[in-house]
Amino acid sequence: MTPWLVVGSGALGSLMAVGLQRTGQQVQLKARADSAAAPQLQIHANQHNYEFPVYTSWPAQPVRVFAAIKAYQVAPLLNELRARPLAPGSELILSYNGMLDDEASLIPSAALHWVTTHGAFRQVGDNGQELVHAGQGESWLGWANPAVSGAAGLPADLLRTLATALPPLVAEPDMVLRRWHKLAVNCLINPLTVIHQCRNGELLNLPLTDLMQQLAAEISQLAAQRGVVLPAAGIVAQARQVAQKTAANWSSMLSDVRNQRPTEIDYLNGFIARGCQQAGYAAPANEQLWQQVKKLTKDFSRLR
Ligand code: KPL
Repeated sequence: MTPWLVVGSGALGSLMAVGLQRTGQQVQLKARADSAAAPQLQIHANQHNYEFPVYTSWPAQPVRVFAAIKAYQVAPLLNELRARPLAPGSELILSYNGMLDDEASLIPSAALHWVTTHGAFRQVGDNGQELVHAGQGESWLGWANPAVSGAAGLPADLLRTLATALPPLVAEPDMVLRRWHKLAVNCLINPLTVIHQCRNGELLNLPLTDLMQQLAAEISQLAAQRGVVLPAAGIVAQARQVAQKTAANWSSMLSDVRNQRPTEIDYLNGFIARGCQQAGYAAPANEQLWQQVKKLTKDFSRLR
């Protein structure tokens, strides 16, 4: 059995690490090479303690890397792996919110993307770090590079293992479209939870319909310009559905803000505003949320 190496000990990485270990997989965690990480990490979830060995270096043997990281950690991770490639037979699964401007040149064509609408957060409880799976969502797995996705199916064992660890999971032939859907949902939910300091579900009780429609129209326009069909009405409906399903969750962006960590706003509404500007049209709603969250968090990168 090929062991798993989970990169990123945030809520979703922890959720997957727990799910994999619970279903009999061998799971290790990867900490940054320059970090003073303890050799073991305990995650408390569902009244159980799950213990994981923590490594700071990459293994020489084949591994299944599940990297649930922040968008700004993608380039550093991939640069590290370019300098120190994984052993042949390894797999690399990337999961992060938003999109990077230079993905085409950055993401290896053999990498996979995992997209999810599960909601989870971590809190300090009686047993130390507690993981709360606050919103049942669904996930999709597919090749990062559309040229590869047409050519080969997904490894069946990989799909089965991830689907068992955290169901439901769908094999996605069009990851570009799926990621645009997720980008759009995050653009509508995440910054608004920061501005209103609320759980995802509370957004549904606020008078945000006009703003959400405007955000969605701008996202839809940029998607169309990039050859992706994403109707604005569908974006709003999907964002509302995800907010409902993850009603009890604190969004990852609000958790970042509360923990004074940098947010992914540059890769969400910032990505849309920059893209629209480059294409020659304005995206005032996304621009406004981008600047508003940036202003709120302008000192956080220095605190990291
Ligand atoms: O992706 C999320 C996030 O918080 O980043 C959602 C699906 C909105 C769950 O909170």
